[in-house]
This record gives sequence, structure tokens and C-alpha cells, in this order.
Amino acid sequence: MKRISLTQYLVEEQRMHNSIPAELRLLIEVVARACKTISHAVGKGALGDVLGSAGSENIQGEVQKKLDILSNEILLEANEWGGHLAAMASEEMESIHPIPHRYPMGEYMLLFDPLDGSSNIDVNVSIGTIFSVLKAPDGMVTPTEKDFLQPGSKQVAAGYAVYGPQTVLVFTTGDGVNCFTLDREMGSWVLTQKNMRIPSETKEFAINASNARHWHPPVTRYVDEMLAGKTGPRGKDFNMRWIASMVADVHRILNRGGIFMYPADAREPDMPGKLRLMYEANPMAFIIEQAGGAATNGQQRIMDIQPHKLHQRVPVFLGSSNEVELVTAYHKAG
Ligand code: AHM
Ligand code: MG
Repeated sequence: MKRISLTQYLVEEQRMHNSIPAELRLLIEVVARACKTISHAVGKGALGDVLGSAGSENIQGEVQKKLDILSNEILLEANEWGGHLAAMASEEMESIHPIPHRYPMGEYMLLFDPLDGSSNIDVNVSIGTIFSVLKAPDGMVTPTEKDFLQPGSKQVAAGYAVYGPQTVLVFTTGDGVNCFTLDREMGSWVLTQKNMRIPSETKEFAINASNARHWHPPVTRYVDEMLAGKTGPRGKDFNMRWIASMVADVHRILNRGGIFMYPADAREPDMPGKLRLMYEANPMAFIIEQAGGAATNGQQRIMDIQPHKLHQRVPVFLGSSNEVELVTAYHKAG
């Protein structure tokens, strides 16, 4: 079978459909290269002295792992000099990172969760990187946090890498979803799945059930009905998976369907869920919708939410469309 590299795919997309402007193409190639470097560091594990805590906390008060910081630096350094970006923002940094003046400024803005699934780093379970690309507002001279506060529907690209048994890169530029696998010997990304589609029906769900006692009634109702199985109101048995790395859970759902949930709950009424709108929910929602699935916060489409701050959290329900619609309807019913 003829192998199509990431570069060939991007060049041909640009040539045939004009769907990927040259600067965006460069951006995706640079992010992919950074993910390759992160994948290499992840693969070294204890041998590369990359495991364990860094002894610091990020803006959300979470303890940072060495790999969180290293991955953040790799993405920043890789993306600073190419002239394709105006600024970056990261889950691991309190404020935005404008492109230093010594480099030309481009028209895109990049947001990322450099190392998603941090709790799995030290136990050799799949982890990943998530990214989202926005356009700088017209006339922007000096980027500020406000320039990033655009709804997810404005994303021009989004993607993730999974560092697992295989390293894969999945992304969309608004024209379907494709998956590339890293050929570790050759060091190149090879197209391995074209136009990924999520089945609309599923018998599999993903939620951290240890929080069940804190859930709000619509989530309890929805999960209880699935747990009731064949003789319950859903009339079928469901299976459950929870990897605690959103990238890995979403990758499974893209491949064989399912629903992923990280709801808000009663623990901290002021904290709407755990996941971040700009670095996790929006990019994953874009990919899931592009593959025929759906993504809501229980009330509305995630990509329609107008962000009011960079590190905003949001409840997340995404995956097979029929299931996301059902749990959203339960929320709307009160
Ligand atoms: P992180 O970005 O700090 O790794 O946190 C996000 C992760 C998601 O990947 C995953 O779905 C979730 O946190 C797991 O949370 P929990 O440990 O509460 O199950
Ligand atoms: Mg994360």
C-alpha cells in the first residue's frame, strides 16, 4: 500500500481543496513535530528522568509533573519562530505567551493542553497532547487574553496526539477527521485512517463513577438507566471504560463509538466540572462533531459557549450523537 505522509497529505489538501492555507499547514507540521519530540520523551520514561513531580503547581492549583513542564516547553519553543503565530496559551501557564518581538508575527493563535492525562504518566498508561487553533481578530496588534475568548465554532483546526502502544495524531481543519500513526523508525507521520466516523449508537460509556454520589439528578438518571441493562428502560446492556486520559477515551470513542462524560457535580458548586473549555472541551468537540458525533455541556453545544476566561472549566458530554442528545434532553427536562 502506498504510504501518504503528513506533509504529502497537507500539501495535497492545500492544492486540491484550498482548505489548508500555507501558514496553517506549517502550524500543523510544527505541532506534529513537537508531538514527535514529546512522544520520544514519554517513551524514555524513567531512563530519560522524565517521570515524577516537578514540585510546582499550575494556575489551577494542580501539582505539575516533570512531563507537563517539559511538554509545554517543547510546544512553546517549536512554535515561536515559524512566523505562523501571534500568541499561544496553555493549560500549564497562567497568562498567554505572545510571540517574542525578534520573530515575525502570524495570524493564528495556538492553545494547548501539553500533556493530558497527567495522573497516568508515572504508571505507563496512554497520555497525550490536545491543541486548538484560532485566528487572531482583525486589527489585533498586541495579543491579550481577550483575543483568545472566542467560541469553539471559530476554531480553524484542532487535534490531539496519543502516546500509547502506538503514537497517533488525529486532527481536523473542518473538513473531516484523519488519523496519522508515527513510524518510530522513520520518524514520520503516516496517514492510517481517513475520514473517521463515530457510530451514532453505542453500548459503551465513560465516566468516573467514584463521583456518583455527587452527580446531579440528570446524570444519575442517565447512568442508572444504562446500568439497569437489558431489563431496564434502555433495553440493552452497556459496558463501561474509564482511562482517566481524555485523549485515550476520546480516541476509543472515535473508533468504536461511546459517550464520554465529565459532568459538573455538587462537590464544588462554583466549579463547573473539571475539564477546561479552551484546551480540552473545544478541540475535542470540534473533532467529535467533524466525525459525526455531538458535544454539549448538558444544556448547549460546547462550541457555542462564549468563553469569559482562558482557564474556564465546563461540563462535558461528547461522543455518539444519540447518547449525547439523550443525556442533554435529561438535563433540559430538569
Ligand atoms: P489533566 O489535563 O491535568 O491531565 O486533567 C484532565 C484529565 C482528563 O484527561 C481525564 O478525562 C480526567 O482528567 C480524569 O479525571 P479523574 O482523575 O477525576 O478521573
Ligand atoms: Mg488535560
